[in-house]
Amino acid sequence: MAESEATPESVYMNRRDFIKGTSLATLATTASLYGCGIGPTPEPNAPVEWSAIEEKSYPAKRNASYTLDRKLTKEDAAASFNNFFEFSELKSDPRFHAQTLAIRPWTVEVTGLVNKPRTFDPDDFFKLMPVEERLYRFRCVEAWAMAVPWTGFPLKALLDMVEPQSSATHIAMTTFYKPFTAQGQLAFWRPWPYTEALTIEEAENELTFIALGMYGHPLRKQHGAPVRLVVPWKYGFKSIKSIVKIELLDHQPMTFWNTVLPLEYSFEANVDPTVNHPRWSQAKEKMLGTGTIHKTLPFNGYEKQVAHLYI
Ligand SMILES: Nc1nc2c(c(=O)[nH]1)N[C@H]1C(S)=C(S)[C@@H](COP(=O)(O)O)O[C@H]1N2
Ligand SMILES: [Mo]
Repeated sequence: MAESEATPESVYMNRRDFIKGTSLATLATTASLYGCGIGPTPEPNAPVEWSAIEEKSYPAKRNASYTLDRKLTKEDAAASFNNFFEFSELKSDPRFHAQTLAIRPWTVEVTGLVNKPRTFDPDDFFKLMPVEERLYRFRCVEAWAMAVPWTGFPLKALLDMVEPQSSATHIAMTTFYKPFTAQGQLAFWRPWPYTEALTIEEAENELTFIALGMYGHPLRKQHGAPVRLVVPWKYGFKSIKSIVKIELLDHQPMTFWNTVLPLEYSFEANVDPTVNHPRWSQAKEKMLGTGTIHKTLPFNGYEKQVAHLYI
């Protein structure tokens, strides 16, 4: 299918905002901060920053249980087409502007309904968690897809360490809030910081992965360095980038896209070829880099591991 059939979230939002007539000035300010030369445009793909423990930990051993039905996406294709609204509404931009994000020091606070709340440094994860490499398919709600090697660990291992209380039903995750670095966050009509959430059962599923790296090295900043979520059976917007907080709750929280456009971006957001997005079909998907078209699979091909969660 043509990429143009899948109107990105951003185009629609802009149109809506224009119609409402509330945000022209802010759009212009944001565009000019980035576009009209307050500071130079950063170089794309700044060298990956390695900590000492990362130097020792890559390449991580690949877990052979997760295999692909298609070729891996070329790293450069994945790194040049990104949704990261904190930095830009254009997919070609995060590879430049995300490079300004400082990723050390960085902390991830794990809190809420847990017996052992704890704050982690990304390096702690290499010491405490079973870090491995997994090949996963990834499907954006906009009908593009990729197949990539992630390095990280199952979220369940982290939850086991902090001990969720029996009242916890959901897990919420939050991205950083730095509007002077990530100037997309100056768009005041959006519910920053970006948040996402899962049920506890989804969070504890074997597939739910916290990624620290990709393609055998630490994450590039446009992919959500230093720590992001990967939920391969759900549309890509669930896979929140650059996480600073994980909170266990006893209710379903608000999330970013579900708040902005609830009729288009459901909370559950499981990949389903039979349920079309209101503005385009979800029956097929186009691979980044090659443009190859594949049929979209129920649960993005992970039916065996997750279908039981939804019966
Ligand atoms: N914080 C944050 N996380 C985010 C997004 C975002 O804009 N901000 N975009 C989401 C969407 S829509 C997709 S498709 C994936 C894209 O991940 P990638 O750029 O690594 O391919 O990140 C998701 N995580
Ligand atoms: Mo997406």
